[in-house]
Amino acid sequence: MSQLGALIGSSLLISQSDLPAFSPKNIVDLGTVMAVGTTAATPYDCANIATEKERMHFDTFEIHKTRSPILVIVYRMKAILRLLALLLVASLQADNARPPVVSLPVVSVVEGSKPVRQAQDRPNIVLIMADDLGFETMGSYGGTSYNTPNLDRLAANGARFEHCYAQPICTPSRVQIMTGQYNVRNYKKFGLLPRSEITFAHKLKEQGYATCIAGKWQLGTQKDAPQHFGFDEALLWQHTGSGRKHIDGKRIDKRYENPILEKNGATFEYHNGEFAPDLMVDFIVDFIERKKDQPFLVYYPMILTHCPFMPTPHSEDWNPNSIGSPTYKGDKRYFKDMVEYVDHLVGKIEAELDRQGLLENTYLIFTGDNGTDRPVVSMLNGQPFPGRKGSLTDGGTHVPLIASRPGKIPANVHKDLIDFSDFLPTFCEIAGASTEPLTLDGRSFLPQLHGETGKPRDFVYCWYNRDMQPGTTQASARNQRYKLYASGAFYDVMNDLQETQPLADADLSPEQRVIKAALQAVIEHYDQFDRVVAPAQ
Ligand SMILES: [Ca+2]
Repeated sequence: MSQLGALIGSSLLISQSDLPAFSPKNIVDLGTVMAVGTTAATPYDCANIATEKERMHFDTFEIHKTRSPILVIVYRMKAILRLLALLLVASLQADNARPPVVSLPVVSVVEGSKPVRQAQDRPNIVLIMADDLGFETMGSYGGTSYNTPNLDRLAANGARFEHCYAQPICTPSRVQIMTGQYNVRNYKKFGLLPRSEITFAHKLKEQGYATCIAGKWQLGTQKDAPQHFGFDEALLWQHTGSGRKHIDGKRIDKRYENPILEKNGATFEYHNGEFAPDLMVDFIVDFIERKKDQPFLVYYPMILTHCPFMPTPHSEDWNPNSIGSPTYKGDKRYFKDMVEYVDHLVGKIEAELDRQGLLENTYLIFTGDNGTDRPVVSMLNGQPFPGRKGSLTDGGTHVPLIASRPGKIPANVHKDLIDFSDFLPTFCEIAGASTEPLTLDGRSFLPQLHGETGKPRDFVYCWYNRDMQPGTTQASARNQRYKLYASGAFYDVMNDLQETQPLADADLSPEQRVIKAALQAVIEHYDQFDRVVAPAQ
């Protein structure tokens, strides 16, 4: 039996790297080899096995050659031992061949970079960014016009940031959140992310993350644009096309009911009552299902709640035969249904993460790309709050930021300032990615998510010029309470949310003067990067 013990011992020395190549047949071959008693070398390869098989034939030849009854018994005993050893080794190898038992780390190769390890502790990231949805719409922020139970629950159990600021409209916010830079450095024009830019998807992909994007693109019409910017898979509205169609002489918006979407650059028209936001979430759920065994990034820049304001499948007026909206704005009375559908979809994604056992290893983050659109007025803490998309006021830039990771993000309401340049460095810290040699304006808020002090920023800067036209640049710098515009207007926004009463220099307290001077220094610092030359006044 000592020989058998030696055989078992030797079997454990076999390189794990050989395991994936084993079939039941070559496991038997391996057992046969070891049963012969040649325990010498590991790992084995086909050449070794062939050699040992030849030795087996030699043994058999020896039995017939000797014809001694005692030797025959000895050789038959040896054969029985071989068989027992073979069965035991085969059993061990079958157990070892199961993927979870393979203890060596899985190594994957990302094209153009070094091989990276896929560690189980590299958390997933799901970033959901609603379109045109200000902070005042959320129950957790004091909004009372809409029911948002899923987001309110995530906020109550996780992190809710009271001071998160986006850019005033879509493309500027998308460029900033994806690149970690203020628009003053790298915004070029509406509907475009310059191809030279590095995004958070690039950085996470380098770390071995599977990446996908679903929702609105509007960042370049090249067919490969999503992949170029780091996303493996994409289901998008307004990618290579406009997402609109001329039907019976009218230009119909095809972003919601029976939409026109593009999957990895291929166009699909839907005609069976589909609602694009549902298709997006189905795509995301499928992606999570397929990628659950490796780190992943899901970026979901929602189509909702941008106009046209239209019924959702939960609306009484839902019409599955609708061809889309013939108007840009739609009917604002449906905005409520759309906000509540956002909440429904967030709950659906959370439920999928839960179903897959991924909630505790996933940062689920929700925000909005800019303030609510202008026809909409919501109730906030008992006061009407008008959406002011396109302006630098709170109505145009103050957005929700809610983050959840059960067991890792404690329930907390944060007062720290956050802006859209902070997401890329935060994601890099989550993934263990270096931010060198990128030029960044943001800083990671991961410590705050974890209940630590971190390095809170002192100001939020905004530079906005939609069409890069000289003379139309707007810029501001703010802290939680005060806001200074490049024009010189200075507001106590905490007490003057609609910015109707600029503070006169003569009335400023010493403390206010210090704050204004500091904010002025921020604006002047970033002036050096301004590529739009204003005409002489
Ligand atoms: Ca938007």
